[in-house]
Amino acid sequence: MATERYNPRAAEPRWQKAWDEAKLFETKNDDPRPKYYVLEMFPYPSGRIHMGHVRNYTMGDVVARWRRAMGYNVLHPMGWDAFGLPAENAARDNKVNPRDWTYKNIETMKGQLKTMGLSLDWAREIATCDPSYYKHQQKIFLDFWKSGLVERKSAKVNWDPVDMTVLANEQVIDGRGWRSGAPVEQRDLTQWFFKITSMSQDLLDSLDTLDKWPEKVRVMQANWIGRSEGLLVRWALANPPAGESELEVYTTRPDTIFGASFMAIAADHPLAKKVAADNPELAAFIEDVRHMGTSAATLETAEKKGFDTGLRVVHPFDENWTLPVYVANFVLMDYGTGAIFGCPGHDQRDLDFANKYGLPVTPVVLPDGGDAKSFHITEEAFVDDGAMINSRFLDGMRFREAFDEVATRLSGVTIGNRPQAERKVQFRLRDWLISRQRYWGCPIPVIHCESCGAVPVPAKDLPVELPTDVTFDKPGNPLDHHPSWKHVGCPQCGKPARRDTDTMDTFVDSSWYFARFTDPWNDKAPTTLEYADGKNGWLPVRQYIGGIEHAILHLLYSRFFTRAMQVTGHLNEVKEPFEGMFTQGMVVHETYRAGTGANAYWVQPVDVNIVDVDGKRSATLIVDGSPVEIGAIEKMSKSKKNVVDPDDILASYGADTARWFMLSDSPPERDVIWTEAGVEGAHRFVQRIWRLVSETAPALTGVAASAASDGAAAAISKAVHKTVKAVGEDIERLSFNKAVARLYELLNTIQPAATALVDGKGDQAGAAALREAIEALVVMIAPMMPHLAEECWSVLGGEGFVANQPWPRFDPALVVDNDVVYPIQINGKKRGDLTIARDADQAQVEQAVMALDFVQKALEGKAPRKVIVVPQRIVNVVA
Ligand code: ANZ
Ligand code: ZN
Repeated sequence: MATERYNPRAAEPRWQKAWDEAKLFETKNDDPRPKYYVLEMFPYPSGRIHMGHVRNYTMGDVVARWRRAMGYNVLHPMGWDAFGLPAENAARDNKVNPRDWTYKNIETMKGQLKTMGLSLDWAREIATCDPSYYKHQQKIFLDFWKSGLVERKSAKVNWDPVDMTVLANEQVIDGRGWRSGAPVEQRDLTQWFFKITSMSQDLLDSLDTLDKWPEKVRVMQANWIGRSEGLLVRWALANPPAGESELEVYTTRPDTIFGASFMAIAADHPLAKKVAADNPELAAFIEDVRHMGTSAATLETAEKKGFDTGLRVVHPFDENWTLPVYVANFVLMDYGTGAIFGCPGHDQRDLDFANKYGLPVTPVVLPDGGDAKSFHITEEAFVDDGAMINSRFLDGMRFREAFDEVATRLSGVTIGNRPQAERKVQFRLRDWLISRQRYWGCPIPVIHCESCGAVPVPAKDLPVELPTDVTFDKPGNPLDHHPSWKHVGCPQCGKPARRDTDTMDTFVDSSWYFARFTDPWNDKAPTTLEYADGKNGWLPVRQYIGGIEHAILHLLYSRFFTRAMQVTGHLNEVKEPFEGMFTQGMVVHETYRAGTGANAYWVQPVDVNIVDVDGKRSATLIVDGSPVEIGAIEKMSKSKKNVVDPDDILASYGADTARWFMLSDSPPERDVIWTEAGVEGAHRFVQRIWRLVSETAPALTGVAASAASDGAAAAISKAVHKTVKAVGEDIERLSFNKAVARLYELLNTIQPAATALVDGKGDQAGAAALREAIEALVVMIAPMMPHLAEECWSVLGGEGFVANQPWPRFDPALVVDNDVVYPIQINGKKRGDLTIARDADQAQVEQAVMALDFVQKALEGKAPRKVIVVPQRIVNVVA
């Protein structure tokens, strides 16, 4: 019987509507079943979803649907990371209101996500730009402040003098503003900080508890926190300027102190400023360094430059040894003490610097097996472990011993009433600067009064709402320009005062949204403790899924917020927000180029026609047949035009095909190559399932599902039960591609029996086994291809939605393998295999081996000298 092809264009919207109407995915906080919270990183409403979103949200949806089938009360919400610079840029460039632009994008993208058939609880939707969200964020800010987790202090910013705005480090390109191209200046501004460094040690230590996070993410976080154990060493100045006597450095390598050849201080070091006061050349050099930008990356890659201050210090272990003090561009003021001793032999930056300025290079650590007399360092510093040389009383020691020796000796002497050295633990992590001089962000709820200082906005006055009537025609912060918004009375003394016109870094918005989802309806407080975490609460998120680009900042800030919200009583006890973390790979695609030489240009996949002749692929432009060069496979990007619009795929193949392909082709942590052929393959599978189920369904009417224990049907039952077990395990481990492969296999196993049954050649036991198999198949594909599964379920006469069906149970007796395969060796060489019942005894195995053709042939009729059976493992026949 021929059935109609499955038509996703008709079926998918029909099921989406049915789920919606049944409120199938709306989650109740008071549902007594065990809770499971799965979350994908919420999107920035840039305009349209891209393939990366499709992959990310498909994975999360499989987890959500599978956990529901496993009997959990699943929370799977969605929202919008809706504040940020692109909205402001759109406002400036296209004269649209940032709010309108954002909400329009949200509407479009929400529609797109809906066509993907995601099982999301839209009743909990939040947008961070909504006052009903940021009102609570302002409360959190004030509570953090009260608890000592917020600080106002001066910090350097990158200032664009033309755009009159502060730039993020990433917006400074080669020392110039990314939009204006003007040379960037360093300015001091008083700004708000979250004191994340107060939790450095705990944020580091707790990484050890995150055993469901990728190792690489934990390593990245640990490096970012950057704990090091070192020594503060105070060096006496030989020729101090007035009011100074010593230079304090931070070092993690005091063992190399006899290899020191110069001192280097940051351009902003007080000593540098002091000397520059009557040294215009130095002042000019310092000004130069300021223009470089503040990011560590810039400092790392920029050419090393220095300026000799003329000051000299005395070596702590030799009063006759003095060293020059340079101002150097690679020393940061806000790390350690902003001053170092340079040891060119064992630090590459110091070596580059020494070579440039002709400073001595003395090796003091000898590689194991090296020869002290002939060991020289010229271009490459030796940074590994070894034995001390040229180091007087340290000679022969290893790192640890030399470190301790220097620490002990120098802590015992005093300089200016203090010990000359002190042990010090240092973190690379800085406090989190959250002030942004921007419009489209959460207003900082503070009022500045000349008499009272910085005053919190009273809770009853929250939210401090963004004004809507702002203009973007002038450079600078629109909130600052607004004629009236900032002028208010002081909440304490009533005198005229002004609002803080800064808004919060958008990373603040995403640092607690996962907590808000647990009760987004609470308009009194950011969270409802009962539902947030603890005994009946949702947190931690059991599985969080997102891109590796957020592996550091977003995850670290969220971890800080979770701890801080506990301090302020917005959470009960949870410390780590994300129990399981998964970072998915990218979606990549071939690139195409038309034209030649200087006129070559990238073209989109949709504009290219590809032909494959005997495996040799060539491409032409669809419009005019001109040749196209097929280039490397790369991350989908607008610049290379190698993007496929999810809308096109959803419209032509349907959501299930897109979802299935996203899951099938490669392990989820790796990149997936999007190909037309791959999508077509996925679509054929959709049609095959539909054909099998819809053609077999009539023959299965009235048949009760049941496993077969013997006869031909037993093989099917066994295959099904094994697949049920394995697919569940695969999904639990997020090995979606393996689950997909098993489902392909199962379909192949079922197919012949189904065809036979339809042809009238089946029996009753076979039909019962087949019904069980097909029902299980349909329930198992449901997390991945939810619409097709519903369609199949209904043609089978199933009750309700397949989305509500429990995951099939497997019979443990059917999943054990009763056979064992022995490799058979003859005189130590493998000649073949024997498949035999697992519980066969030694004699039975031996007998079966002797009966094998290839064994008899090898023995040429003679009796073997010996047969060695290693139970369950191997058999060796000695001829
Ligand atoms: C002498 C030395 C000899 C160093 C040697 C290294 C190798 P971590 O591990 O990251 O903490 N340093 C200290 N403060 C600095 C600053 N403000 N800007 C630039 N560099 C700074 O690194 C600590 C090491 O980085 C310190 O140890 C110091 O150089 C440098 F063979 O001191 B070392
Ligand atoms: Zn006041």
